[in-house]
Amino acid sequence: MLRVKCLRGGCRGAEAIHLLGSMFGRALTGWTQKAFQSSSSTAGSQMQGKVVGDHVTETKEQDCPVCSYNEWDPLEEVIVGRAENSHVPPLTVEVKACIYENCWPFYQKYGGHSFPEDHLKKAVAEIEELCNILRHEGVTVRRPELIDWSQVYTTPDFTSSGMYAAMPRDILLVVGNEIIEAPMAWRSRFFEYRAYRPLIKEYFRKGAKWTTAPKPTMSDDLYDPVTNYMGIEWMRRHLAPDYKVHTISFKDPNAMHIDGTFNIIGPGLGLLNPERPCEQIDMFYKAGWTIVKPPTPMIPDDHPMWMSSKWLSMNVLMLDEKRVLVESNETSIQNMFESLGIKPIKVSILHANSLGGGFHCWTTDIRRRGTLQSYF
Ligand code: ABU
Repeated sequence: MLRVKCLRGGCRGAEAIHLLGSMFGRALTGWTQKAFQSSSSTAGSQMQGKVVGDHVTETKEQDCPVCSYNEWDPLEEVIVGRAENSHVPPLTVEVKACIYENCWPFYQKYGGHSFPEDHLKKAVAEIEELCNILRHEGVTVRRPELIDWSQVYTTPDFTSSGMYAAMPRDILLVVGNEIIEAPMAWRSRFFEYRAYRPLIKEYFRKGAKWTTAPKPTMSDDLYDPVTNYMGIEWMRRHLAPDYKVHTISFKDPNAMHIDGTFNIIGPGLGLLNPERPCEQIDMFYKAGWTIVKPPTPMIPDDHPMWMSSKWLSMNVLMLDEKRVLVESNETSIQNMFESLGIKPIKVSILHANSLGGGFHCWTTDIRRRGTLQSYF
């Protein structure tokens, strides 16, 4: 498989396979379809256009500011999300699909309003520290725009307030030199792309390819509790013939994203949530992969997790094959990484976790130094 980039199937946003938001949801059976892509061949160096004023010049694939083929090659540039101004989405049908029922009262109380301010301040400070640590490790950090997410908007199909630009992994997917903007499954995230447009335009001007995947209208009649496959099919056709999209399914009754379920951290090395078995796991074993089941998360039971399970402990970001960003308080998984010969870089983002993401969700890889390979 070549791209061992997992496309985030689920309900929260691009989440769905990083595309076609409302196309994916939860399977009635509790088995959630997820997809990832792999290359069917090793691509040769390609030329990309670069816009300088009115002129288009050509740049080599590896010179493009946007370039990533997997999630473990040395990380050179990353977008880190923002907690500032984050608002709680109204408790609508698509939100209920993936939020644990014990959190619904929180949404009933705060929906359409800011997340609790004290909590947000701590999350903002944690993410600033995360950015400092990434810079210290030699990574260029870029940030989305500050936006007022309280604004209520109306389209011909729905009315909503906004949410945040905290999780760039949900909305932006880099495949080689292409940056794909995914639509969100939640109405509160319909206009989230606006926070990233200045950055995306800058990358485009410097030679990156820029694609916006089709946005669903998000009308009431589009919502269906059963996973559908249109997003996977869009991605399959869009990336063919260089990439092959594989569909895999997991037992997960509140499915949102794949990275708290299955996270590929090295060539032929994956983390699989022991509570969410994978129907197609033999595919990986047959290809000689090592699949590791991480230890139970250590996050305290009374810590608010408004938008995810505790399995954000495995929602890690690889800086390269031998360095990983891990939550400081999660000593069990740190030990696991050390036993795999991977050095944990410890950072605490517990308050930021409450907004629904770990290090993997809070970031999008823009540039990793590496080439396209096949792993199956
Ligand atoms: N992207 C976060 C999903 C975490 C979870 O599976 O709960």
